[in-house]
Amino acid sequence: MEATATQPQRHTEREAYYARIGQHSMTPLWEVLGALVPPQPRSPIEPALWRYADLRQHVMEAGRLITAEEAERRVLILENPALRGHSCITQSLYAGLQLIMPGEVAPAHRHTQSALRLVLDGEGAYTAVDGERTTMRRGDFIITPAWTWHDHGNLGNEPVVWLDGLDIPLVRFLDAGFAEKGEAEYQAVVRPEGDALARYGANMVPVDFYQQPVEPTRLFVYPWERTLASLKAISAGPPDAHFGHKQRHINPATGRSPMPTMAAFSQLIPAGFETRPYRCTDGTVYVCLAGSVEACIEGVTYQMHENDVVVVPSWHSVQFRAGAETVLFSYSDRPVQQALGLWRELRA
Ligand code: 1HN
Repeated sequence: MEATATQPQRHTEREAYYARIGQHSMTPLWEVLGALVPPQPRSPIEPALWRYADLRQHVMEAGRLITAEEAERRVLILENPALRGHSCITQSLYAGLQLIMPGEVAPAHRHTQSALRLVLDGEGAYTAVDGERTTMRRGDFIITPAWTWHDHGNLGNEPVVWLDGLDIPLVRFLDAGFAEKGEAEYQAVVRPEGDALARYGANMVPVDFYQQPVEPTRLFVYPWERTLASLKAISAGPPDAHFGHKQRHINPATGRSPMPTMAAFSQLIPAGFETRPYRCTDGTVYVCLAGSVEACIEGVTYQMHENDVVVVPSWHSVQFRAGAETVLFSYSDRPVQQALGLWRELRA
């Protein structure tokens, strides 16, 4: 009886106490402990699908509303529906669709945020990274490591669209963002196209080149042609139950991820194949580059076609069911989690 009599009184007493300590910018841990230390990840991120067929017209409309020069980067951010206004697709990652029109230049700049690009639509654009240009072809995976100069241009006669993936929310969280504009619109070309690929991407490196583990790869383009050839070749063998045929893009000089903050993967799922349920702690952005596939996330199915984007939040179960033979590109913050000893996966 005493307990029931004192409960409301105790509640009032505590509230008054919280108010008093609140004056000193203090708050009781016991009210928030469960949320701070959950038994398993509880992400505020929601699974979501962006259908390129629906987005394309909106992206093209931006081409009429603003120039690349005026915008600096003409990008529509893919915001997680549960975190609108935060410029992020997961808690640590950013995704956007960038458009460059014929004749335009996206001026040179550099920043501490790392970027990756996945070319989706159109031909004739290039991106330059620290003095070397690479022609952007559909499916090419291109990186712009932290603090490298980069500019983009379109020398062709059609609009070009790619997906940008950056570690913006992570760098923002760490308050470690710096940026600088280049003196000229675009960088001087100091090496011929293909130089980095020849030096660092042919199972060889320059004789006196020994890279520190944290340094990003000097190789900055992973051509679609090569990725697809690898996947096709290995798909002659039996698929993995959880992934189909999945490869991790690496810095060939170290075997680590191309950049320290983001991992990137490419996978081929054979026609009709269904992957087993899988979950991991790195929330992941998937892009369908070829074929069509159903992504089943915690029981909800998202139908993906070419250039569609899906986000799978941390510790959400995902299964893929391919219609036609499918190629998926994906990226996540896995190397960060692994460096911190946090990364976990569960293969059901
Ligand atoms: C950036 O530098 C690019 O270089 C794209 O294309 C998107 C989003 C935020 C900050 C910098 C680019 C970006 C970005």
